[in-house]
Amino acid sequence: MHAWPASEVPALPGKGRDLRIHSTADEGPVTLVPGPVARIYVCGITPYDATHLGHAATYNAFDLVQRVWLDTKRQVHYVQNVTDIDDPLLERAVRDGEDWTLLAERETALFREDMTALRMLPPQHYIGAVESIPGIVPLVERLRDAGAAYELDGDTYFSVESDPHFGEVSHLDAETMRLLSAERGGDPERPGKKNPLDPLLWLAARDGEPHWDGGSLGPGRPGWHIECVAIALEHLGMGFDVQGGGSDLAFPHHEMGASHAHAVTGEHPFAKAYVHAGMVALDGEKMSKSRGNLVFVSALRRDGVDPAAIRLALLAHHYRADWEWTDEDLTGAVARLDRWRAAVSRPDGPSADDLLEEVREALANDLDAPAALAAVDRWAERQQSEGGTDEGAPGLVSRTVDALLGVAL
Ligand code: 5CA
Ligand code: ZN
Repeated sequence: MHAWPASEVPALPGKGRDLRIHSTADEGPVTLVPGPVARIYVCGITPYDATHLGHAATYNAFDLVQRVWLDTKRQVHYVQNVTDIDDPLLERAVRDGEDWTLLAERETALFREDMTALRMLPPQHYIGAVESIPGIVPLVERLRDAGAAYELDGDTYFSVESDPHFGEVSHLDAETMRLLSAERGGDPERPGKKNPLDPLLWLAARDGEPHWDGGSLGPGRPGWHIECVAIALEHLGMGFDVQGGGSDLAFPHHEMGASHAHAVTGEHPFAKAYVHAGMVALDGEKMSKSRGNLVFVSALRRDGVDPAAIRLALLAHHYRADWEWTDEDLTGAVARLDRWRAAVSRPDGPSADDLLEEVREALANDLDAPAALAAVDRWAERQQSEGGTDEGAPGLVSRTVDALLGVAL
């Protein structure tokens, strides 16, 4: 699939510092020191509805990761998937009497537009589940041949017990895993499984549902976790730097994905850090397509909201916090954007050398975007109250905010 156009990342003087970031698997911060090419996989959307602010907040977090790495003068190799075949997509298509492929294409196109408007850096590989099926089938066959997968009434399941590291991503107790598995696409109640948590790798063809050639697995369609593993292994390989997504993906998705990858390669770890963004809520509940309590990025854009203000509203919350979207998030962000734009539109101002270092430090410290915004606020206030004579300062502030926060002033 094609991704979306990249916005330019201005060069900054000097060099940023290495990113210290909270990893769910480590239950604390880790300092990442990637090679010359940093590798990141971020789970993409299931395209059955438009991009909401929860999605945007999560993608914003991983965009910051890349901006920090680029500022350390590394290249970034970024891979993202699109779950363009899965139960929720088929259910929505049936509900609306729509062709599931058209639904997926339309919502993916809208996602690209939203990401472009928000100046999110595009992945180098943007891969759909459907197009990755030829790579998924042999992986499942290998898992089965290695004894890590088994058949149940024609379906193929992964055996969580085949991975000695199972549980080390999310650190949950058995009861919580069972509950979350049932909530998030698993089928712990299905009789005949070796372990109730075992996830589907390959679902045999069902009447009236789309299916593909599965080689020795028979016709069917892929399970959810193996999709991301196949794409990540093909384009990044084992031991990549960051596996990213919202906190609702820690279990089962990232836990299962890591186990699939360990079992199929015999190597550990799948990713060096498992990074999870907090959940954005609306009206007291997690914003979710299934609940329908959504604020869409595209709807805000249609209402004439500047995407830079949307982005500033997201940046005002620490990425790991769970938070609730309110109208004040947007009015505050619009006011801040106005103040910053006024401050950089003057021909000179107070020196911004310290500001650049403050923003770098804030982001390197577990992506503390609110602290970065506070630093820019302080410069803008100084500009407003005292002004200054540094002719390079407004330009440096603009470039800092653009390169490190993705906001064009
Ligand atoms: N296609 C899978 C991942 S392979 C999927 O989870 N798709 S999704 O469309 O449901 O979510 C896309 C991303 O947005 C995921 O990282 C998910 O954790 C994140 N996300 C979903 N809802 C929210 C929310 N309310 N707040 C923050 N992030 C969210
Ligand atoms: Zn995924």
